[in-house]
Amino acid sequence: MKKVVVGAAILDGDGRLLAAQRAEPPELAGGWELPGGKVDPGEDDHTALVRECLEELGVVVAAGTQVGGDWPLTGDYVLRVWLARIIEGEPEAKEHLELRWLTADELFDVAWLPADLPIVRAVQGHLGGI
Ligand code: DCM
Repeated sequence: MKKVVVGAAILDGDGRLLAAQRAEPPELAGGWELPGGKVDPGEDDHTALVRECLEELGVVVAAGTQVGGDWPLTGDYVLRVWLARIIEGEPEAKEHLELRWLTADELFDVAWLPADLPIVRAVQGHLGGI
């Protein structure tokens, strides 16, 4: 079975996307990603997405449309991403170095992780809403 990492392309309804700067591991630290993480054994993707956003950002999200399908990651992992909105809480960097809300003009001002870059390009057309 495929090993799955889920990610949230969190939009603020004002045309901005939430980017999160990784703190670890050393080879990824400083790079920017869509928040998310590994799906636990027996867990479904949606539950993992909500759990990871709560753990990493302290917010409850509602997931909308999936962005593409299985995006390649290193090893046996694939990354699945959904557009999402915050329905409770204000995002805080609980596990990341920093968070940024990026406008359409700023979307590529951060050093996205290689796996995330094509996904952010795919999200570009959806900044208006989900
Ligand atoms: N990952 C990624 N982009 C994301 C989320 C995760 O490239 N938006 C990668 C980084 C790790 C792996 O997936 O190698 C597992 O992520 P985590 O350590 O956050 O569970």
